[in-house]
Amino acid sequence: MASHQSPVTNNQFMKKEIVNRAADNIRILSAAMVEKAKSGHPGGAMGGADFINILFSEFLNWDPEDMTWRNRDRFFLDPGHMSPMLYSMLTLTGNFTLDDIKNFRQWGSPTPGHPEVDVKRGIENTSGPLGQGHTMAIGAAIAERFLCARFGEWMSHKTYAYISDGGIQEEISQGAGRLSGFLGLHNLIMFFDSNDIQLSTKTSSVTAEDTAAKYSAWGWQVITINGNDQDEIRASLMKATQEKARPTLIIGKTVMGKGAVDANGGSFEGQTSTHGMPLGEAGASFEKTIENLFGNPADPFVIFPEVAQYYKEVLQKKAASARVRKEEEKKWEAAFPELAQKLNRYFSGRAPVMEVDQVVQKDDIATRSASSNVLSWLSKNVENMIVASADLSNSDKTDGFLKNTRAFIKGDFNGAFLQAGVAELTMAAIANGIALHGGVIVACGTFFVFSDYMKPAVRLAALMGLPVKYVWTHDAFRVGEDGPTHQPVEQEAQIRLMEQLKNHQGENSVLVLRPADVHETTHAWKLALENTKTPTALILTRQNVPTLPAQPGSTRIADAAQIAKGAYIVKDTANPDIILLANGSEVSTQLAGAQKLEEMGLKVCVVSAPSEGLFRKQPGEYQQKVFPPHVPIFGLTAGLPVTLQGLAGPKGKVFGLDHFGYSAPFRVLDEKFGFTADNVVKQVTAFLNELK
Ligand SMILES: Cc1ncc(C[n+]2csc(CCOP(=O)(O)OP(=O)(O)O)c2C)c(N)n1
Repeated sequence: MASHQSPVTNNQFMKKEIVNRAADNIRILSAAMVEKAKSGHPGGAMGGADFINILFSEFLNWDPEDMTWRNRDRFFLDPGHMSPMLYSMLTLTGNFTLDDIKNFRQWGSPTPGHPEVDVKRGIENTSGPLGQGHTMAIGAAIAERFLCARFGEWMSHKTYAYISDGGIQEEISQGAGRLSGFLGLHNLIMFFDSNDIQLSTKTSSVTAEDTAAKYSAWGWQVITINGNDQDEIRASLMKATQEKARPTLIIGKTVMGKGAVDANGGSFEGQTSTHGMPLGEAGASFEKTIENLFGNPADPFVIFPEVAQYYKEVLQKKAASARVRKEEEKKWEAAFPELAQKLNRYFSGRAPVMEVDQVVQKDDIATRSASSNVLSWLSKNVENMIVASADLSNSDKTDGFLKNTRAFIKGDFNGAFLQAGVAELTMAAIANGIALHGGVIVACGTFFVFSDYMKPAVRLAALMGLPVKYVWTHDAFRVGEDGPTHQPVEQEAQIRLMEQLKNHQGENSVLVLRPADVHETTHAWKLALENTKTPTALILTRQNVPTLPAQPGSTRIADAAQIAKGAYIVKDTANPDIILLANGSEVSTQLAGAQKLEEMGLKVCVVSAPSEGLFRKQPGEYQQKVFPPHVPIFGLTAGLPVTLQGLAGPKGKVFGLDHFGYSAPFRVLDEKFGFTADNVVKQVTAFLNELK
């Protein structure tokens, strides 16, 4: 319970009082919005109020008049369920109105149950899946170091993360903690809201770890404080901001539901039930709690006049110091106009121009190697790009980028490569944070089968509309000898579902491209770069694939530009008897089958369809040109048949895998599984007979 009874004796005491009053205001608003919405999480928000209040009012640098100021400090929330705390905080700063928070969790309100990225209102990241929020902060901290290494420390800023027991327990925190300690991200300060309560139990029911020792072992500075004591919060933040070599973890021992009381006025603090339901439902008394916090239960949605005045002054100070920083920025821009132009271009988010003809490709190589050649070109021509790999750079061929740069190490961010270690989910969430920071283009690679380890972060990238590029190689059973654990089958069908799922801007939430040869791979990368609105997945082969033949009078690189339409004809014929459909390495198998079918007197068209999502966006006329109605379609896919069934249509036939792979050389698997020209002939003949 906060103390307000003592008489005001001096300025310092008044300051203390007003800070506590502001924290209580956050508690009241948080409890009130959950009570009104009849759902939400009040307890954690009430416990964290003291920290967030001091962080925002005394430490976090931003420009209230220019929320997207690129050199602002970033604040990343991990426990999205604590949204009431953040919304209440941002109501005191004028980014939300009282009406906004009265409409918490309602249709059309800017206050969804879990925060969704909205930088203009001070929400840096979408959060909710525990563990990802603080890992995104690490991405932002890396992006900041990368940019400072190139443009100077004048643009440095802090990145703050707020984590709870849930985030600490999530496995992703292992990768996040290891990497930030390893990289010495001193610009990263994380507050651990350690209230010993989680959703269904006390933390003591599931863990006995020494969290401080764990983070220390990773190379963090760890400070443990009473997280509800403003002096200790202030002192720890002061120490953290002065640290020059290590990230800082402030373990704040906080009280769940701080200030909550029951109907008799007895303490209702530290109760698991207040984690996830309105106070009234949890067993506390909402009215008595608001009274206990010196609010008015009949009208809890109020910013106390003295708190309003205090935050007015806070905002004036923020704006004034941002003005000073911006003066310095202007001086830098005047002194280095070319660099300034470059920096502006980076932060504009505009796609760099990729000249496909400049990329040196070799025919008949694996599409992962073709991707490597593109990455090599990018490393020399796109200076604001970071590429990461989860310890597979020499296999996923992101080393095409790495060979012209070097990996980040502690104190040196002049390179542009992140060796994430074996931590795919961490890598993907870091990539999201890099993208959220702005100014940097980011790609990350691993084996396609391990995209499963990345999905939760890919999903958030898709929801947030972040232009992260995924380099997923070893795309099918043709991985071969490594066997079924390493041979993706169902993964393509899974990721293509995201082409059907629209983000809140109405875009296909992920662009998925599985190129058929080296030239399609070059164009796929061009599309990936130009796609600044959603993530792009590049699905690439391990094994060599033949370069498809160019159309008469054309070049293959020119023909391959048609992948921008999602599907296009790679072998045409008038009045075809059958259309053979595939993407990736199966296109050349279909072409080989087509040749045999033609020798048998059939007229055959072959279509390469690297992205159904893109194809569905083309005019109906084009779609009918590629797939004229009434011409039967035979699809071949190394994935599940459903991967191509949408394009093949209900009357089409798709030959794919309906089982896991097996360990054997890929040529043997081709024969065993029927991925040969001869089997194409057999399947098509049977299919056409069925149609007779
Ligand atoms: C990945 C993930 N798993 C599960 C949940 C559901 N969930 C929401 S909050 C929570 C535990 C919360 O405990 P803590 O992080 O300590 O928050 P507090 O109780 O302090 O509010 C869980 C399991 C989630 N949001 N994300």
